[in-house]
Amino acid sequence: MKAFEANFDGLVGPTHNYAGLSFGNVASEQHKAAVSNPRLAAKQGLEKMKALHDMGLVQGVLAPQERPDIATLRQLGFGGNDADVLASAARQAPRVLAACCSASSMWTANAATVSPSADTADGKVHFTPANLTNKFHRSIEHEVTGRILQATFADKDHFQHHNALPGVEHFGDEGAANHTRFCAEYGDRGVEFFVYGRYAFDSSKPAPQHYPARHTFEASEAVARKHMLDAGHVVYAQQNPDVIDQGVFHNDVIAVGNRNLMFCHEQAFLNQSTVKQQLTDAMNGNFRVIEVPTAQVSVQDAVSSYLFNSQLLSLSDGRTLLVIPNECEQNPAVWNYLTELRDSNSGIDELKVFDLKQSMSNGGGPACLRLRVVMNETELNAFNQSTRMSDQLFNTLNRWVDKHYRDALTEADLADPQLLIESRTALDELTQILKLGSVYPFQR
Ligand code: SUG
Repeated sequence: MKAFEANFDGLVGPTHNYAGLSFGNVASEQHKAAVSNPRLAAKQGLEKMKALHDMGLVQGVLAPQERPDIATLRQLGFGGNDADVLASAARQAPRVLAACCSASSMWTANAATVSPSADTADGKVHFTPANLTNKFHRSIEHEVTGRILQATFADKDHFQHHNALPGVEHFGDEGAANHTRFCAEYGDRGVEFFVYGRYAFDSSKPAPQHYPARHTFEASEAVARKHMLDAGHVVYAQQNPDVIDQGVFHNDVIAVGNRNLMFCHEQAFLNQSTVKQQLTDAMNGNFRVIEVPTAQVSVQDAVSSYLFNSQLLSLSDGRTLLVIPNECEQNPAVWNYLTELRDSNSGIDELKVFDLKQSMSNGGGPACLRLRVVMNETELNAFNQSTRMSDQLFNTLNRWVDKHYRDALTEADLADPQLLIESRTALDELTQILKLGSVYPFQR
């Protein structure tokens, strides 16, 4: 059956801020304590969604999390009424409070791993929310993420939802940021490519020395088992530990794929030539790689411009589009490379540049902001249509942002009880707009 790739972007939540929470993510560390603009962040994200929708692509939206996360703060011993919880957390443990206020669920590439029905033994689309164990502020996302995914893909005849893997470092799982599906046509059985940073149960294997490898081989294997994938159609690869140490905290910072094309840096993987051969074999020879040499784009330029955190998209007229952040245009080495690539019949025909500065300053580019869900025509009709981008939804969400979001936020604002009220009011309205039901702790 004909199938389509839908992109579900995370709507930026009302508490978007820069708290420097992600050791190993250079942008997050660099922007610690900068003043954020939640309203602009949400609008920059919506602009990208609308533009892709206007190009005829299937675009969806995933709701953000409830933040500040009062339930987690209570679990950590802060008591009294909600304002007391915020005040005592701000006084006794401001870094914990900041972690409980992050809008990090906007980066839905980390929401889950998704396997399309053409790849799974039971013919359903499988979802496993990522446990994100390596960072506390992200490890508190998966339960509500699971509920949002179930409310978005509710039809049990077509969608199979799993719990996250056990919440320990051994099974650290960062979701689709480390997972790519290759195929000829979207509806064909594909090859699922799982990338990890280290082995949890084998210390003889290489691992980064400076920054954490968030995702383990054992987690990748577990997700492939849960999704009932055929072993002959799965390829595993280890990230190059040296590039993790240079700020490549997810594979989607150094590689992106679509259909039978992989666009990556020459230093992306350990034993890269073997990895390419395994993918070529699994794809029965129908596989192409555009490998960017260090001599043209250094790893440092790739990390600062987010060249590979791009969306590689097939347009309805058969052309291939690369969606990039405007940091790529501002980097001469990257921009020269990209324009030459576009003009040389390489298979990437068009470049589209977006201003995503608010998200980029926390290490989130175009590809971080989206979760890909390949669906056939039946499944496309079966997901929650109120979450599908349209001209009307775009206008409604812009008005909703204007009504509820602040245009400046600092760490000191996170303890403001009014921010909690604003955030809950906004999210309560959003669940009605998107017809999600009660997904948030404050609604239960
Ligand atoms: O997990 N940044 C996110 C960025 C995630 C990007 N996602 C992908 N590459 N797919 C992270 O490091 C920063 C939050 C702060 O510092 O305030 C943060 O969580």
